[in-house]
Amino acid sequence: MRNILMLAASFTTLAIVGCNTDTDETKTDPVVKTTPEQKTEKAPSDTPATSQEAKEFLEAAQTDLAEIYDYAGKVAWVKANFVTEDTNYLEAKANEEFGLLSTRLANEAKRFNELNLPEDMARKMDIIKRGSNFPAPDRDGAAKELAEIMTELDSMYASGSFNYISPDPQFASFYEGNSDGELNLGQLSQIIAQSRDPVELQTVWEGWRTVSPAMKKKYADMVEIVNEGSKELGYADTGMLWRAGYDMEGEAFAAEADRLWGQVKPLYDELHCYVRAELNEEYGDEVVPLDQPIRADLLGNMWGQSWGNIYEISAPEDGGKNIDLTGLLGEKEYDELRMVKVGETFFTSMGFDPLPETFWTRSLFVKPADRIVQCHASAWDMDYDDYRIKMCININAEDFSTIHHELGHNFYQRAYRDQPIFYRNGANDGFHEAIGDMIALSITPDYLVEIGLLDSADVPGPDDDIALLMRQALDKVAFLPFGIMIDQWRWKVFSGEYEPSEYNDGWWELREQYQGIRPPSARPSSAFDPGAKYHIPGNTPYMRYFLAHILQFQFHKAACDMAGNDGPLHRCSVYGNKQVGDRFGAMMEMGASKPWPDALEAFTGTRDMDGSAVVEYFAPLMEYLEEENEGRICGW
Ligand code: X8Z
Ligand code: ZN
Repeated sequence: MRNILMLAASFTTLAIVGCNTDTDETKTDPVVKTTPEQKTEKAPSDTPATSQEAKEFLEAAQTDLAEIYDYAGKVAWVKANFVTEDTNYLEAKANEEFGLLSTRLANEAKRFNELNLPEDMARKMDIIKRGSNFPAPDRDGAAKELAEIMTELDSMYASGSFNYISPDPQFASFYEGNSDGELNLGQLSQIIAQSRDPVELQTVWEGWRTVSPAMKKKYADMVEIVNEGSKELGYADTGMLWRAGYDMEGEAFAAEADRLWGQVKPLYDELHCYVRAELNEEYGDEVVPLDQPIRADLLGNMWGQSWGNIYEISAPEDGGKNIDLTGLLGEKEYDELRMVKVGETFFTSMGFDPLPETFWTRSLFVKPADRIVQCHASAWDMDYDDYRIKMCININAEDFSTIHHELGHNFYQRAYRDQPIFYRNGANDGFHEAIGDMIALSITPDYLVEIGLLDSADVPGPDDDIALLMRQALDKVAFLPFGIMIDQWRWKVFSGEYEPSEYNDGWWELREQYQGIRPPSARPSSAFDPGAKYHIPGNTPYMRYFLAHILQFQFHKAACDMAGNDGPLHRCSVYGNKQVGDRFGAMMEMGASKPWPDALEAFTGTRDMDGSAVVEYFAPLMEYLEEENEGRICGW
């Protein structure tokens, strides 16, 4: 996924976002094969540019980009599905070509700086001039070196493993046909999710982080190269380049992210205080001292980014019963394909067309036993109406939700497929990450009854609201500080505030500051813990997920208002609502053709991202947490 992801990631706005991929185009903007003279080329810099030339430049750029997206996208797909030296080689080569093209176009576009272009052309020029998120400098060998490093980092992550033999019989299946005990990330993550032995948790947590020290030097080299490329594009560093991708000044965007975090932080602080106290009851004062940040290995997730797996430790004692969706999927004998089909049905119930047949024949849903694949879930936009997901699905609640997330990318890609290539992207990258998550917020108990997963007699009643909200908050609220801190770290790396020797300490400084968590023991000086989180070696910007965790609630509230919902937001499902589907689809069809506030307004009626829907959704839980935390000393 790196590639396309990286493609995606790298093409900034051009290609796509995070876990979806790049695009190309064939039908409505037929790709007319260019003759060599038509190709975008450097024009003599002393010739005054004309609007006609600008128009021709954009047309040629569109053709060149479509061609490389098509080719590099397919190479990236093969590599992500089959990680070997050979596919690494091919991917690096394709991405080098992309890097060269992107840099050339960005430089050539400067020629039209002085022209007063119509708004639409100016927007396209701006997109081209931002180059990619990982821009190659315009000097011999740089694009090649950059592409090789990026491919290698991604593959190092994909093939990471740790040797560990768990004495716990619940993990016995990991060792069937694997007597050496080499565990992959999926298996290690399962131990982190299910084990309640702090020694085992620490071993596995530290074990996964042995994959990343070898990435550090390469990562530092990459930072230097992309910073050089960003400077050439006119940005002080790569962080500035990324922040410039939000239809506002980079500094204003950083302030905007802080403002949104400020809206939801009080909720996180209460959740943190409550969860720490519950963990203290489970593990005692020595493992969970009440005045310290929480040990990161105890939170049920390899990165401590969402805490739903420790629900039973944090379950409110008198807060009612929750739904065990993982158990229900098992009872009803769901398999991977059925989970995806049910996800698709949610979208079609709202009026979206079913996915094309090729989605089902080309996607990857099950981790292959015999080769290395990049298992981090992703959604791909390969060709006109060729969408795929690549995901090593486990039959559980978390992956049921992630399937909706990925399908959200695919339905968005399909909705904007008729836009010019520059606009085949999210209104901003947070929108792309929020579409499927917004749909997944409609997976309510009543919805589960409707699709036959839950018996109507087992629907939790109003007395169970706190339990339902707690389960949701452990994932969604716990995520917020993680979502914002990752790129705070990267921004500081790109700006030089964190030198390579400070990478790891800086990481933990921010983990503590934002999340109030700490490593289980002092980290060795060789550690490169950021590299143990996919999006760092996978080179996917992360602020998008923070924004998505705000936007999805904003979308959900707008959708529920549209549907005439008068109950609490967490009980509202827009399953089957075609009116909401139409309005949502209209926003999605816009792609990146207009500044994101226009797209937001089209669906929600407001032009600002706003955390107040998160606050409203969790208001009853907030009240509960404040009561529970009374008399406790919160903070760290
Ligand atoms: O990377 C993803 C998606 C693919 S875009 C599975 N997510 C982030 C993560 O896993 O860290 C979704 C939520 C946050
Ligand atoms: Zn995503």
